Amino acid sequence: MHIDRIHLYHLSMPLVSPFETSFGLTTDRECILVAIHSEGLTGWGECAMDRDPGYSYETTGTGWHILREFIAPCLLGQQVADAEDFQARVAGIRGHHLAKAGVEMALWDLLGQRQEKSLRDLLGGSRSRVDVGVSVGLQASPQALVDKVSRYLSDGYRRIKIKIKPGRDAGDATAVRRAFPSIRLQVDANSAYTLSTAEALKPLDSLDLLLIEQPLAEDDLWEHHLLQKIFHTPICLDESILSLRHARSALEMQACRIINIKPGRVGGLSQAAAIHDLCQAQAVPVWCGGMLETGIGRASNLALAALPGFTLPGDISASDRYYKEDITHEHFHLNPDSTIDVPAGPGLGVTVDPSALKKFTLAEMDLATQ
Ligand code: OSB
Ligand code: MG
Repeated sequence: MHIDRIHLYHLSMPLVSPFETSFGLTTDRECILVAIHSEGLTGWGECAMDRDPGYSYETTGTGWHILREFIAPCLLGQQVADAEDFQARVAGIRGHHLAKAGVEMALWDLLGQRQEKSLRDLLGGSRSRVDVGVSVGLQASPQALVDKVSRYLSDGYRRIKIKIKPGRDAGDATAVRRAFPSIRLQVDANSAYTLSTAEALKPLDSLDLLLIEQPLAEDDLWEHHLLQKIFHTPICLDESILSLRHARSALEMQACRIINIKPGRVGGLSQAAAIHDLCQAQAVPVWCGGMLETGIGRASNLALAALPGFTLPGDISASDRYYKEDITHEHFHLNPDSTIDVPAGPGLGVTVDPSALKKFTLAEMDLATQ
């Protein structure tokens, strides 16, 4: 594929309600969209970084810099074959996985459009709908949390994840478990604990949770191993798994029993699929995480979650759980069985609404060969 032009869009989109985690509060979610123009087609990708370096060191600021100065020059005016070729070209750029993943997504969209195949088919998935749940942010009180969870359950979500942090852990989780004794429930700490403060999580071990996500520091697999040894509940890693190598090490040292796969965090769909394959071969369950994506990133997550090893419900909710107005014409709806349909059209299977895009664009830039 000849890469003619790359266009970047820095977006800010208001969330339907603020999303609070142990690392901060988001009311308007930022990201960078990448449009790659090639031989008359346009491929779209989403770089899922936010404004602040709370979840990841990457921000929309670092993304803009890395995309413009380092990633785009590896592609512009050149022939790029596929994701593998792309990864080889950007191998010299250390880190910046969220930025790389957005560009890889746009290349997959182009490949799919050229071959008239959906991203799901290109990746080798077979499901036409995937099991999903909802990730619920920290609320003002345990009762407010129970009310919020109750609303999502009546919307049809059959798996609930709640965010926790020190001081808002056992109390919140116990309140939700008491109110809903048999729902599929899990918690996410976004690395807010240390091995000693994780003592506060002990009561969660008897709440029949599906998993405890990323309790400890993102750069410490070994401490997760030590914690997993004293918990019956499976530990699931999110922030700690930035590559296939991390996934292999984490499984080998029993730092977790489940992995949350986010294509952004691991540097692209190709890397996400490789981690899926590794886990599937070892019968380790995986699920698709979310980053409050727009319709572009959501379409990509749904295609990935159609792979057979994604045996747990993903953090992929309906469009209206995040945004009143999205930038794709297509909106994703929750089916009554707590699934969402995987797009079937070529590539990502979604199209961008130019007027919505314009409304949420803070800055844009066109990159072409000089
Ligand atoms: O830790 O899984 C996380 C959102 C932004 C950054 C990190 C996380 C999340 C979520 C929301 O939990 C998942 C979603 O997109 O619904
Ligand atoms: Mg997480």
